Amino acid sequence: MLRYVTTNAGKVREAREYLDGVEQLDYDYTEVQAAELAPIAARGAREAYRHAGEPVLVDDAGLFVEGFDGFPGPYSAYVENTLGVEAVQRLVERETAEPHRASFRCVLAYCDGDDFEASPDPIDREDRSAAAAADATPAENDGSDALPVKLFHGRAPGRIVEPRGEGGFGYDPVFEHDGTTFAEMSPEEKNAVSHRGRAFAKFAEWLQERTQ
Ligand code: ITT
Repeated sequence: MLRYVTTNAGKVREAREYLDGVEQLDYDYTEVQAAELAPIAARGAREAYRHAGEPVLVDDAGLFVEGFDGFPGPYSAYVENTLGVEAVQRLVERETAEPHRASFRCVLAYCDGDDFEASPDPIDREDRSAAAAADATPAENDGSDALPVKLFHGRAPGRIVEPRGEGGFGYDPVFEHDGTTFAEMSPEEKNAVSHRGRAFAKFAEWLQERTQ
């Protein structure tokens, strides 16, 4: 059984469209500090796979504000929890130029203990020696850090606006795509254009081929 590893109920609601027969695993994997989402998701998928012993899918996402050189990016959860999304919107309004461009990005990381065939989607094959050096305890240095992880990327362009809409979660009320905030969209409408929807569409197609 495939497990969608997340503590975020909003992600689960959206992902249902793509996850028939998939269960949520509410597991808080270690989020390593990195400037990119992919290594965070890949490390998380390895850790979650070791924890669950079953195929896992980790979803790491973030809001990248152009005028802030991509900040908060991988720090989006921390910034949401400390400042809040409305403070981020006010900061963007005050400190960056119109049209306050930003993008949402999502990286899905899949790990089932097997290797993957080459395809357009990248595979993270972490350097075993680097992984061993980074790990705190010898128990973790059993080679499983070299597990291949398949990555699927999705991106949605937009801009930061004053909050509108009641739906979605996180930064959705302040993120406008084509004139509509993500919080003003239904989950289906958001999936059709969102970072997560795009990544899931690629993943679902790949998984179907893999399991045929
Ligand atoms: P997990 O790591 O347990 O999956 P999380 O909420 O910590 O849950 P992320 O680190 O991926 O997930 O999320 C980074 C931040 O970006 C967090 O504050 C989310 O609320 C926000 N976020 C992620 N996807 C979003 C989306 O589609 N719309 C609005 N905000 C989103």
